Amino acid sequence: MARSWLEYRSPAWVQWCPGCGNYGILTAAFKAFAELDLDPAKTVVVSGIGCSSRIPYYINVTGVHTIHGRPIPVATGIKLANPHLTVLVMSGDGDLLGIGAAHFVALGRRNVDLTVVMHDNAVYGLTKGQAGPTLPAWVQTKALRAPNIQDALNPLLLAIASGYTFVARAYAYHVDKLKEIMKEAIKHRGAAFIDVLQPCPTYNNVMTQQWYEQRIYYIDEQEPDYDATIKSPEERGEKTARAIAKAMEWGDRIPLGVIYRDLTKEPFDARIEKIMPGYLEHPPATRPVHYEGKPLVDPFKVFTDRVVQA
Ligand SMILES: Cc1ncc(C[n+]2csc(CCOP(=O)(O)OP(=O)(O)O)c2C)c(N)n1
Ligand code: SF4
Ligand SMILES: [Mg+2]
Repeated sequence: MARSWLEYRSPAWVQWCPGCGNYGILTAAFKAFAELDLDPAKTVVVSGIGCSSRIPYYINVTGVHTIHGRPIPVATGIKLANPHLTVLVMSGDGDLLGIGAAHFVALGRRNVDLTVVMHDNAVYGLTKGQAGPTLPAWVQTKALRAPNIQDALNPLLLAIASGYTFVARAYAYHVDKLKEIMKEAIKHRGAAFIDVLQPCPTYNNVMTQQWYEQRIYYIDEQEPDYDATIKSPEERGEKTARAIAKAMEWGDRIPLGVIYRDLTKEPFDARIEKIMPGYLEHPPATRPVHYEGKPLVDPFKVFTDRVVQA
C-alpha cells in the first residue's frame, strides 16, 4: 500500500513566518513523495543555508543541511556514491544562483540525475531581505534603501544553457500543480530544475501573492499544443529555441509548467558506467570495505605507496 503523506512529516517545529510560500513547497513535497511512494530510507533532501534551507528538518527522509551555496556538490557526491538513491536539492535563489552559481552550472553540464527545487523569493530571506539574484532591476523592496541596480538572472535560461534536461517553473501556493511538476522532475532521469516562485510576505513586499496571481498562467492550459519534450537530436534546435522564448516571457505574463525536457542526453551515471564498467551494479556505497574483519584497502599502504621519495 502506498504511504500516506503524513509519514513524510517530521515532528520538528516549522519555523517559517506565517504565510511564507515555503509551506506550499513543503506540502507539495510531502504529497509528491507519497504519490511516488518514495522509500524514506532511500530518499535524500539536501539544502544549503537560508530560510528555505531549513526544509530537510521538516521532511522525514534523510536530510543534509550543508553550507551556503554547496548543496549541489554534496548532493552530487551522495548520488554518485549510490546512484540508486532519490536525491533532491531544495534551496534558495541566493544559495543556488548567488554563491552557488558555479555548482548550478556544473550540474547541468554533467546531467546528474538530481532534482533541484529552487525556492525563489528573489530575496535573501534569512539575512533580512537583501536583493537576491532573481530580483528585477529597479525594484525596491522594503529592506532596500535604494532600488536594486543589478539586472535579474533568468534561472530557466541559465538551466537550459547549462545542460539541464528538465526545466520547469511552478508557484508555491498552487500546491497540487507544484506536486505534479515535482513528480515529473523526480521521475526524470537527468538533471531536473524547478524554479518555484515563492512569495516572502516578510521581506518581498513587491512580488506578493497578488502580484504573482495577476501574472501567472499555465502553459498546458493556454497552449495545449506546447510540446516541451525533445525525443530525438534532430528536434533539439527547434524545441530549444521555443523553450528559450518561453523562458524569456516575464512581466505581465509569467508562464508556469514544464518548458523543456530533453530525453536524448545520457545521465552522468550512465557516462561513468561507460568508463567504469560495473559501476551501476556495484557503486562505491555498496562495495565491501573489509573482509573477515580486515580492511580490503590498507589506507596507510595506499598513502605510503604514493609518497614520493626524496
Ligand atoms: C559563506 C556564507 N556567506 C554568507 C552567508 C550568509 N547568508 C546566510 S543565508 C544567505 C542568503 C539566503 O538567501 P536564499 O538562499 O535566497 O534563501 P532564503 O533565506 O531566501 O530562503 C546568506 C547570504 C553564509 N551563511 N555563508
Ligand atoms: S523571511 Fe520570508 S522566506 Fe523567510 S520564513 Fe519569513 S516569509 Fe519565509
Ligand atoms: Mg531567497
